[in-house]
Amino acid sequence: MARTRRSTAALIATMLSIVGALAVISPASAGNAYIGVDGRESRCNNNSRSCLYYSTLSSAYWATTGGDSDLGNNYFASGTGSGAGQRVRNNAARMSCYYGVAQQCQSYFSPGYTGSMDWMFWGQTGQLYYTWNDEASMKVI
Ligand SMILES: [Ca+2]
Repeated sequence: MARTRRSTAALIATMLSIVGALAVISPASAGNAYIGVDGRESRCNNNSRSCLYYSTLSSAYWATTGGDSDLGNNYFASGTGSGAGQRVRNNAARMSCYYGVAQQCQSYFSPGYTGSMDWMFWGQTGQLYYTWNDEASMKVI
């Protein structure tokens, strides 16, 4: 009995130290990734639009001129390819930034332009990194 109690105490102590270590190594820190590659996607490279894409650059897109603080009520445009009609939030794989209008396009993990962020300059496209299928807002500045 005493032996069992002692090993139970040792087990609890070990578990507490593991929990403590995890708390130290996993704070909620926001990441920031530059994902831009020079190039334009022809469907969005006009009308001052920057876009998020469901998967590839030929899949369905959602276009914006200034961004949106909450992508939960936005949908990939109908008739634009695979993923059309799907909700944009947590569903985009790529982004493009219109040449000559925006300075920078940014995709954020959380609504209101907060949390981890992927960004690119105008005239670029890129695959989302921190916010791949995890984006909640997009800003064009
Ligand atoms: Ca919205």
